[in-house]
Amino acid sequence: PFLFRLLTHDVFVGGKTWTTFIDDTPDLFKLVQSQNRAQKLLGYLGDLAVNGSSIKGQQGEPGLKTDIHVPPFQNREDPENGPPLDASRPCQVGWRNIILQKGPEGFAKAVREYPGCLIMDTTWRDAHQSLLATRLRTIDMANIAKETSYALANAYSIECWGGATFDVAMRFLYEDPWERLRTLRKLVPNIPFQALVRGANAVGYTSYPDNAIYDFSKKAVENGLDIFRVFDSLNYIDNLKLGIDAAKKAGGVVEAVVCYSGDVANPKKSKYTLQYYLDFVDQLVKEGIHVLGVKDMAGILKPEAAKLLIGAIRKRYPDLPIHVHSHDTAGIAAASMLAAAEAGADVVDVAIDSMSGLTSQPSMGAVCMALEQTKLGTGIRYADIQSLNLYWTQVRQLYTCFEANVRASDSSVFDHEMPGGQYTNLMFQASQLGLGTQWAEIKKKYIEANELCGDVIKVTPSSKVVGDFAQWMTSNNLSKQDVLERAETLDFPSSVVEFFQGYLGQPYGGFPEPLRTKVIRDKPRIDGRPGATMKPLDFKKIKADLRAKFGKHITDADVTSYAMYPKVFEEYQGFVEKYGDLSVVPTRYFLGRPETGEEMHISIEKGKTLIIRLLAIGPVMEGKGVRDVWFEVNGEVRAVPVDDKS
Ligand code: 3PY
Ligand code: ZN
Repeated sequence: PFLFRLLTHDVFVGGKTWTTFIDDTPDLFKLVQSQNRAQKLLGYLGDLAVNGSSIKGQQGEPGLKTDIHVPPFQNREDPENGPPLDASRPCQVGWRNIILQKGPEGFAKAVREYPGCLIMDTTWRDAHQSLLATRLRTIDMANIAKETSYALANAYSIECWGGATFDVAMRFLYEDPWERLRTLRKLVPNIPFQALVRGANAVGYTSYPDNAIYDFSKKAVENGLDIFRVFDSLNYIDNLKLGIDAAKKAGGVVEAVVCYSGDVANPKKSKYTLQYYLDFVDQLVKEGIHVLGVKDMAGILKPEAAKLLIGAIRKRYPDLPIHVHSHDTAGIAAASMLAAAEAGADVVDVAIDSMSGLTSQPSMGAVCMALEQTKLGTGIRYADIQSLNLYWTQVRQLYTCFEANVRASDSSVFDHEMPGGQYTNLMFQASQLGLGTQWAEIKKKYIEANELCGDVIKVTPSSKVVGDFAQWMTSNNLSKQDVLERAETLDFPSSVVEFFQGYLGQPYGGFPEPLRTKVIRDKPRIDGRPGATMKPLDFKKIKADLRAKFGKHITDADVTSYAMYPKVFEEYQGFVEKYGDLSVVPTRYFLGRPETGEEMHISIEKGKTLIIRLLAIGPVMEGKGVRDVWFEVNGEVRAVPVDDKS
């Protein structure tokens, strides 16, 4: 039909040249583009039909093969209780307006003055990072975003960005993380958006030159981010100072974080004491932060410890908003959040019920309803939580193919202190390496590896160092004693060597010697902030190079993606060139093999929905290893050649 339209187009028939005709006739160009897009999409669906999903980490098919229903939300009879729900447009009332009108300081003041306890919903970031290997796709958040803007209108924030999502979006989901932020922003203009940023490591696993951190933070705000939860994986203040300054210069709300390790209520745990935390908070406060985050990434902050720690910080800093984060790995997080709220925390973290518990955050319904019975109500309605939860119950089913095999609580986390996101990840990797039966052994080695590192704070990327160390000790059958005795001759994992070199920063209490020297041998050693000695990036040059390689569509945000993950970005671009933007494809068709005859509705752009049916998979063509896959697209039959990888 394209050729037919072209040939019969009256201008063309009138004798215009090919090139000017194409240039002057944008309608036709659009048609070419959307036909190209459709053809690329068929390439992806054809590959899925022949070879099954190639998304890394996926085991089997999605657990749901039907449409997902957005449940009805209760009407607001009493306008006093919140804005009436009109799902045709996003809610306009919420805490973000205070940031926009009064700036980060005004926001911090209002949060502190709020009589109840607010929540942050982690469903769009940490919950799926901890339960589903970070594989949640934009489309599944976007499809409930408008309703969420009403249901969570009184939330302090939605955590929807940062952490591992930036990397995974590009590397495994072939999505643009910036586009995710922009898409969700449009649908939720009223609730602050929060990201987890790893200080001088931004959203990566390594140190970057300073200008990369400033650039990243600026772009994040420009694309819709409000609150930066800035941490450093060693609580190393010099790294943090950079992240804090970058977030502040970008105009964001700075929620600087103290990462929690040990047990302040246990006198036997003598490294990370209450005094350690108070001194650390003093250093953060000196940097002019807006909010203090207490980040219990492993879920080891027990209620009594929460009471002690939050109580002591509250007493020292009556005006400083405190936001507490935990994981439910041991099964204690809801109790700890209630204790934290009672001791003076202004915000606690929860995830929607069906995405909560285990290595994720505690359940929104449980925490909100428990607080409701005290003077610390969250302003989130029970009925809304139920409706949101009905949606997320379905979505969780869709992603069963990424579920780790974690079925129950595990209080051994009090010993090994693995962060929630890493627990499931390491468990999965252990099974991939054939060490699945030795999961208990890995946990034991993780404790020993941590001791060898000097009992460090463990959170990305320092947790990766300890995890790599533990896996390596397990597969080489080495005890802590073996490592100490043979350190000069052992071939350590590169992340461990780099940690000892000082590439992540300086751990509290310093590096253990003589192990450090034995591990790094004659390699360089960094005794200050790693980024301080790195050469600034030349963004103009990167942009020019990327445009030369991939074309004019490369944006400044793409340059930032490249700065964070050069190789991942290039592979992602290559994938998009081949298959187009697949973020629009509903998850069950993105991950699951299409059935013959099944009708797929895929909206490739506003107002343009393709109705696609898989008709048949042809035989392998002799000598080529290729099959033709036949589809019907909006009533028209098309074939795509697909490599049969079997
Ligand atoms: C991350 O850095 O991604 C984390 O979630 C740390 O808890
Ligand atoms: Zn977390």
